[in-house]
Amino acid sequence: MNKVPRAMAVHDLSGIGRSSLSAVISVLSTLGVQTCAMPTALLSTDTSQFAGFSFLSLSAEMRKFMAHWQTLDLKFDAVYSGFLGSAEQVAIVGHCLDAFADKDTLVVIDPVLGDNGELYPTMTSDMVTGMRKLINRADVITPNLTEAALLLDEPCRASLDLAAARLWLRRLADLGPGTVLITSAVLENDAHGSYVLAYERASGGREFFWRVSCEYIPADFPGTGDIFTSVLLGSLLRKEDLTIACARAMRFVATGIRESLRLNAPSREGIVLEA
Ligand code: PXL
Repeated sequence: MNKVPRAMAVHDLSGIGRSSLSAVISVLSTLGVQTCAMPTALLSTDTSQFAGFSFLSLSAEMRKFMAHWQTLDLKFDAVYSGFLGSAEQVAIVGHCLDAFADKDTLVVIDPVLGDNGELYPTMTSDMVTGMRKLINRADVITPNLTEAALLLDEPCRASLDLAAARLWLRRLADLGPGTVLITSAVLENDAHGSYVLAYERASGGREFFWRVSCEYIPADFPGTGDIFTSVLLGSLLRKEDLTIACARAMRFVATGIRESLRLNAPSREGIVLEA
């Protein structure tokens, strides 16, 4: 009996910037989840905040991890993917799902592609196209507003009105996932701040739309998306309700940002998880 939930974390390892595996493992472990890393790439730093970073893509190693893990009779309660190193790796994540996910496995795909209207430096249009197909396999996706636009092949927008937000959520759900959470979304004519825009397809064809608000904090920390989705997943694996998990994840990120600002920590190194 495996009482500790086990998640496969398909993310890169960045030396500096509390993002990807550094953040995912610490958050999920704290929430009581055994986190098995399938590293996608090794980088000296996060790619959104630093120039001149080193980048080693690990596709061949991923295939070896998969082949070995398949001999170990492992069961994963969740497969959670994030930053991928190439279009080939989008296909490899698909093979991982073939090999390790069954009907009881929670598949969470954070389609890490870009932010603030631009692709991240290592991302390509092939990866966008691949990701559009891969999310068909997901139960939950957590794009930011830029990634939502890229997946829908829409121009990137700084904000959405509520009608467009509902349309985008449903169109993303039509690509496969039953739960869509658009993070860091700004709504038009709304001074409140930023939102997580949520959609859930329930049984009997019912649909739920809701949003979680957060005061707007003018700061750009890498890894906040990874931390959001990690708290969300940890909470879901503790059998908490989606609305609770979503609010908890948003509150954790907001608290982390506020604490990092209070400590005057360098924002490009990510939020101060240690605090
Ligand atoms: O937070 C997503 C992410 C993960 N890993 C690397 C990144 C980013 C976003 O920029 O650069 C290396």
